[in-house]
Amino acid sequence: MTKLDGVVPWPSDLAHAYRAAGCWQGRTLGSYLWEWAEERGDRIAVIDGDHRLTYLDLAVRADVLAERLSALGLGRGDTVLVQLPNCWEFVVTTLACWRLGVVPVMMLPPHREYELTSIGAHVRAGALIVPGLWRGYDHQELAHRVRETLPHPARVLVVGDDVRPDSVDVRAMLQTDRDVEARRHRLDRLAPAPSDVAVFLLSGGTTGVPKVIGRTHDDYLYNIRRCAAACGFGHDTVYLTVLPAGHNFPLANPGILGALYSGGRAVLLPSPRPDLVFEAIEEEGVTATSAVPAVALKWMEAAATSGRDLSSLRHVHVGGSMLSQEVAARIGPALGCRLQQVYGMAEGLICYTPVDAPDEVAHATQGSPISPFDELLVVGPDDVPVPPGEAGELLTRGPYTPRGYYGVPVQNSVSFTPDGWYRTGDLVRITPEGNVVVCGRVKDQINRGGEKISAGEIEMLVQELPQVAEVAAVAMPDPELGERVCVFVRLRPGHELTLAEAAAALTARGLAAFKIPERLEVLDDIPHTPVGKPDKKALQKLLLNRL
Ligand code: OOB
Repeated sequence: MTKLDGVVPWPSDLAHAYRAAGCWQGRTLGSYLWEWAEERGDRIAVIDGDHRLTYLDLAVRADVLAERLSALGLGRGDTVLVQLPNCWEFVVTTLACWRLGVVPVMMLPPHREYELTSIGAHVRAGALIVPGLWRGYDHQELAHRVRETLPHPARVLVVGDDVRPDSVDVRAMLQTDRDVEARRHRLDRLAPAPSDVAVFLLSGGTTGVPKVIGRTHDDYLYNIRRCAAACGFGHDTVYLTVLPAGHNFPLANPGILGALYSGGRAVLLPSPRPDLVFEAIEEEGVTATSAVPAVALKWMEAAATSGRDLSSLRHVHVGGSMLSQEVAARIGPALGCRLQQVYGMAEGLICYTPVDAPDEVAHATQGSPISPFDELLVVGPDDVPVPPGEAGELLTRGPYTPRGYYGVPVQNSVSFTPDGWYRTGDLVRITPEGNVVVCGRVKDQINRGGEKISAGEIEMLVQELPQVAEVAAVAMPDPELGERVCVFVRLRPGHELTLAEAAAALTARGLAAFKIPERLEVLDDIPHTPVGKPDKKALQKLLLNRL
């Protein structure tokens, strides 16, 4: 695919082996749409409030939108930034892109100018698909501001009301459904190749460089199938989506796509608020849902007094950040279901505890890889494997873990070893039974309730402030979210800086709210390591003393 020439392919012998083994089946994500419509036509596929879409509706709507996107000049290998909340249009938009080989880039609703512009420029996005007003914020206006700064032409598509004349109204595009058969055949001819990139997922990252992960149709479908199998998804699955749908976890592990590929249904909620979640579980007969630990904690507190019937719920998938064994043991009893822990990453590798795991596995481990072809290597600081059972950094390769980020060869030489192992930056040990236990992290990142924040990105932006001579961002422990961002700064002589001023400056710079530092410590001197980098271990200690 010439338009996306920064994609790093798997070595051809391995690609061949993954095909021969049946991991990669040579299908595209969009190719299932009409198969489902024919098999399951009037069964419900997607529920969003009062909107209930059957599998047939899904196919018809996705095709209508695909044809309109094509008429706007978008096609195979073009990218579009998708910044939609959890809503049925998100699912239709994603499927429409896949019919054409257009690559959706999964942005999150809290992202602002900074993220949209840097990622939009990096992938040369041909369009931005945004809500109108969302949580009081005007995304249409944001998208136009971003569009003007992009170095290439891009369209703004809006899912919402009050669509400006210079935007494209997606809801109006979704109106007609005449001509279904002819349209279907026209679109079949535009289908991408199974080895094409299907979707760009955002990486948590550690540096200031924007990093996106190109997941191919072959690899993503394999990931979806294996996750669905690990979680026992089937026709009777009713999966509730509460985490932002653009994250790999609720999207495809097994998530929305796992539910659809299994013949079940996906219920979309725009928020993890316990009252809304419990109401949805009762009303829709939800059988599975997923949460980060911070969200699971809120549900546990609220469940006892919810007054709702949660008996349909069989499994809750919890992952994305550290979960203590003690909390893990309480989740199932509190929600009346089984806990499945998941350790995963947008870069690929997914581990799950089995549906019927004994408590000591489900509570104390993050499970084992979903594929027998996943390779795991635990190494010391010298990249030499540690003795079995000891903790070290996890390196991984496999049929759904791509060999590089898109278009950043220099960064790839740091994040991947020469023989293609992805450096997770996570400290793990592997039990004799083969289960992964996450023990910590060596990467320079802050995990705020499951949202990953690159320390390097925050430092780069804080360094731009005129008051700041030197900065280091570290994780501040937090009982609710696990971690929050704290920045240590050394100021230029004669300058002052408060947390509120720093936060206002970063907000004005267009940084997403969840990344804004929540504590600022001014030091006369920032301690350094022997190589002259800020000594984050010393800073972490200092912070703990001050808290
Ligand atoms: C998920 O994906 P990402 O890409 O947002 O973040 C990946 C990182 C991992 O490298 C690790 O540092 C952390 O999130 N993480 C966990 C964890 N699961 C992920 N840390 C401790 N315990 C866990 N169980 O977060 C993600 C993607 C798919 C499924 C689940 C989570």
